[in-house]
Amino acid sequence: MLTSMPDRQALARVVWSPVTKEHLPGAEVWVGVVTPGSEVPGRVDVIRGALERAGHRCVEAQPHRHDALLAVHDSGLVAHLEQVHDEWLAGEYVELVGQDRVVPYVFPTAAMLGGLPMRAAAAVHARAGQFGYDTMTLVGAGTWPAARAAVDCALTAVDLVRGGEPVAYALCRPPGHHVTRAAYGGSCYLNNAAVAAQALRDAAHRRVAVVDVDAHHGNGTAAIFYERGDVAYGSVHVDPGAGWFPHFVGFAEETGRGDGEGATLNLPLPPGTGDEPWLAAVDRLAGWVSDLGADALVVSLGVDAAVDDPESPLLVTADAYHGAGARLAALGLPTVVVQEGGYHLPSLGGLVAAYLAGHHA
Ligand code: SP5
Ligand code: ZN
Repeated sequence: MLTSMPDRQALARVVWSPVTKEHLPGAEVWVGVVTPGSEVPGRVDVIRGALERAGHRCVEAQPHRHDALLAVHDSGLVAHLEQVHDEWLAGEYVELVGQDRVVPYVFPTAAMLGGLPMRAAAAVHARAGQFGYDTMTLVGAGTWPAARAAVDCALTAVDLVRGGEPVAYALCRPPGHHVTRAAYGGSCYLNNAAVAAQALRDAAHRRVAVVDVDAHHGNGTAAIFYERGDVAYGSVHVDPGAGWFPHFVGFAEETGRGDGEGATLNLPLPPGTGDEPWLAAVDRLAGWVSDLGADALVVSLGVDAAVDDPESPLLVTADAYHGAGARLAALGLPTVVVQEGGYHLPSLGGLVAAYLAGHHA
């Protein structure tokens, strides 16, 4: 019914790509056990469906140059992701062990090397552990095209905001915030939000803030910008110190280093945290962004903090996501919203729609 539609001002541009559905994770290997992958292509359909029903206009992503990737990622990681699945198929793993996806098994950590120089591994199944840091993030035939298309979604949203849209939403899949300069993991392959933040910097914004409301700390984005003052990173997430991914980083003590000192803000919350303290943390992040004098905003919009999400113990409702959208919109900054996690298909679309509705309320 026309009268129930929000007015034109209240609508966001939504950028998506059908290619993002080509990534089929198949499985996640967790503590040695093969479980069904949770980051599934159906996520794209339920989010797009809900946003179309809310009246937002969906446009397809435009292809963008490779350079934008290399501005935040190591060229070795990018080349690895582009080529490794073909090499895996050539390596007869399908015939030998029945595995058609790239799964690492040994990781050349600093402690393993113990100061010895690291050589490039000859075996594809070993090289997989140089660039992939966990066993949950498998690479299949459609992974590279999908990850690349997700970056194009983010960059097309940047173009829209540069063209005068106050906010654009990128339906990125697979998500990205766990990818560091040179390593992928956490169901992520390329860091869409980091690419968007760097593109905004390159397009003349002086100081870009990334605000990450995914249930998990965005260790990749945090690491990429940790020593930079021109891109700030603030996050509210479940406390890694309480036993949650990414486990090793994401603590309140991490505030940035060198030129980036003071440009990182982590707000970890205990498992079981609900709307009120979560929104208070979003408020703190908004105030911090305002104090920093940022002139553009990237929101890493994970909706896995939701009460019914299977991947996190936070208890946030759609009302609070609406409130988060309103609080971040009140900053009045050109804003690129990038999809991160969120895995409960029945509520996923409504949560994203609630955030965008709040952004325009
Ligand atoms: C983008 C994002 O939200 N990534 C989440 C990465 C955290 N995954 C931790 C998985 C822990 C084990 N999950 C077992 C469920 C198997 N389906
Ligand atoms: Zn997450």
